[in-house]
Amino acid sequence: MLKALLIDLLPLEISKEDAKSRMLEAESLIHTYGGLVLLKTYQKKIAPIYKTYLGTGKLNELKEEGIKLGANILIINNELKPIQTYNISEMFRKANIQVWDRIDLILKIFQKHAKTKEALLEIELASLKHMGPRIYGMGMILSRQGGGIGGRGIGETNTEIMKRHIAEHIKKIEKNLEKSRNNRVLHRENRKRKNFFNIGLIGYTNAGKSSLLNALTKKDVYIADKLFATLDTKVGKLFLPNVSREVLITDTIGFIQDLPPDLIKSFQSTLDETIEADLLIHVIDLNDYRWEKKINTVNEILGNLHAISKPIIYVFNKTDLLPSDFDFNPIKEKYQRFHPCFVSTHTFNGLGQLKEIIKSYL
Ligand SMILES: Nc1nc2c(ncn2[C@@H]2O[C@H](COP(=O)(O)OP(=O)(O)OP(=O)(O)O)[C@@H](O)[C@H]2O)c(=O)[nH]1
Ligand SMILES: [Mg+2]
Repeated sequence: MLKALLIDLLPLEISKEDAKSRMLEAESLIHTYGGLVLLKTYQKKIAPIYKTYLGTGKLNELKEEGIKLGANILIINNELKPIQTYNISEMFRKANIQVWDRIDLILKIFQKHAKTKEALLEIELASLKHMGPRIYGMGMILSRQGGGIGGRGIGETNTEIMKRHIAEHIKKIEKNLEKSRNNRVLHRENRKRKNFFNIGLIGYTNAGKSSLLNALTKKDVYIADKLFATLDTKVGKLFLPNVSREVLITDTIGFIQDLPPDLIKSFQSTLDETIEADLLIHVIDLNDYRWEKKINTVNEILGNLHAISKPIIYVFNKTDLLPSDFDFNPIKEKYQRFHPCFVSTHTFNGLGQLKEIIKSYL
């Protein structure tokens, strides 16, 4: 079990509210993994320090606290350079405290939740890409210790072997993934030929995408109050009265802020399935006060995936949790061109209207 020290490096100008919501999300990622947060803190800085990302004073303080509290991991809620994570790990090694950055944490959650072979391959690829350079970084240090001036250190040779080994392994995974991608393309073409109408569910993690798939198609997809409950692709059939065309809905992995584009690309074959749809449904958790920010994050990622030009419906979910006098009008107006629709997958409120909107696209 993770007993974590959590630290976030924040820009000087960040608002209190944003700082708090970043911390909340990091905590819920740690809970999702099954960890406990023993201490949370932040440091404000114009720019990270090159060698250790965070200030060494702060790091030493954290180490002392960590030893006192019995922590076994330090989680930094930012994306670090491999060498930075490595340097901090060295500082914390004697205290038996591991070091992960935000990406490590997300990848570990993915790994824990993934079920299909394809999802596992995608995660392995992403991990290698994220970890790989860190291993070279370690090799570089070994080589500096082992080798004399101008000489070839043991570390250097090791680095080269490791580099080659990892590169070969990456190639193998990519080849395997290519195969499943081709398979998917065949399936998709088959569906197109049969004139199926495909809808892709997208949205921030925990917005209720799988719940919506279940509510609309009576599928029995795993739902959980966790981040990244879904990591692979599930397809359900939507029955619409008086419609002869077959409508399929695809559910996949959710998005989260600060995901490096490279990592997203590792999930290309899972995501393609959704993004290649005729219509996208963007599911939004309206009960989360950060909903508007989350819409922007999702749109940014869609932009990275070149999927921003598809027809999109905005489905605002979890309306059962809103106060009874909640005013939907400003949202309706602002997002008019996305056919905003207000639903609850728990009470099924608004799902009839959503089906009508879907019908208008057929
Ligand atoms: N109150 C309420 N809770 C909801 C509603 N829809 C979903 N939830 C809850 O929100 C949580 C996340 O739901 P999921 O359907 O797993 O969300 P998801 O978008 O598929 O999440 P990931 O797969 O983790 O990205 C679960 O605890 C659901 O029970 C709703 O309409 N009302
Ligand atoms: Mg899900």
